[in-house]
Amino acid sequence: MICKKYVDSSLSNLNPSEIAEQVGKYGVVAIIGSKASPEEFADWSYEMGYHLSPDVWCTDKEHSNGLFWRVTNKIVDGTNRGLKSDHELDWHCNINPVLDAEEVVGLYGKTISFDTQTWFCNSLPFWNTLDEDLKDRLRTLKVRLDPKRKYGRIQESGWTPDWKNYPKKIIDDIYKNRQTRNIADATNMEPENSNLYNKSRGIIEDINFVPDHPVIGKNGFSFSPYEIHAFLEEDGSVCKDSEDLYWWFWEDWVQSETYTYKHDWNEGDIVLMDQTTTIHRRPRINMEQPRELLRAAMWYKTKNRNHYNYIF
Ligand SMILES: O=C(O)CCC(=O)C(=O)O
Ligand SMILES: [Fe+2]
Repeated sequence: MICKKYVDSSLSNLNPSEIAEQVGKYGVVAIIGSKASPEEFADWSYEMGYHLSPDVWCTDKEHSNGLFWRVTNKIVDGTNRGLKSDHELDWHCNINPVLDAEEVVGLYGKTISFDTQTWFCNSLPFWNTLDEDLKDRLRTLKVRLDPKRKYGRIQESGWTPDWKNYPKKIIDDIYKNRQTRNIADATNMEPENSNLYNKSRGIIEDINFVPDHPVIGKNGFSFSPYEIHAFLEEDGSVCKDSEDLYWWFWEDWVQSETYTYKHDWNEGDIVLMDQTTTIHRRPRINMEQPRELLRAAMWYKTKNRNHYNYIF
């Protein structure tokens, strides 16, 4: 399944803990026409996962206690537009480059005034087509990411945010946000569970290609195409077939579009996606008319997890 869909279901009929399990199991869950208000989505999200306020220039204060990022082309603080206000946004996952950060992101359609989509490419249905020997090999591989742009990437995107022309306030806030993503500090972490978790390791370069997912174990993969320098063997050497592997995943997984769900936004829609096993992309948006998504980032709760170790 590329996306588990609920159509015209009221959010109050969807158990947040069961939906969390499904986000792990299916990668992407869309709640289409939820009719939930932002406040209802905020309350429901607190039940679904652990949260830490983003505490940035575009934190939403109107509908929640600082839970949401405002993803919008509107001015949010008198000066700056919201998060990811640029026209286009190519394939990425939000957990990069701090891979111990929030594992799930939920997007809620707040203001939709023109036709607009977000695309979600899901590794789980592709993984299910692979034979067991290949899965076993992939479970041994690592990927070298290039967050500091030191090594060179196999492929560069033309469609990334124009960071060098971003206002300092935005850069500083994103940097500060990255320093503070400790699951144990989540505002709704149960005090008796906080000592189960490790501290965030900050920016990470070498990761397991197949993460040890807290809900589904070592299944699915993390392939953020514009961040990858190389595939590595277990001992850290570059795989002989590193580039072949890369282009195979690129063509057969991403470019084939067989594993991509394209969501057409309407106000009140909610899409929840796992950041460790899926990537997403937004085609060009209209900059003249308002568009706003409210975005909640969260960790799976203790009761939904099979382990408390690092995932990558
Ligand atoms: O604006 C969109 O459709 C997607 C935004 C996005 O990638 C995000 O909030 O992480
Ligand atoms: Fe994103």
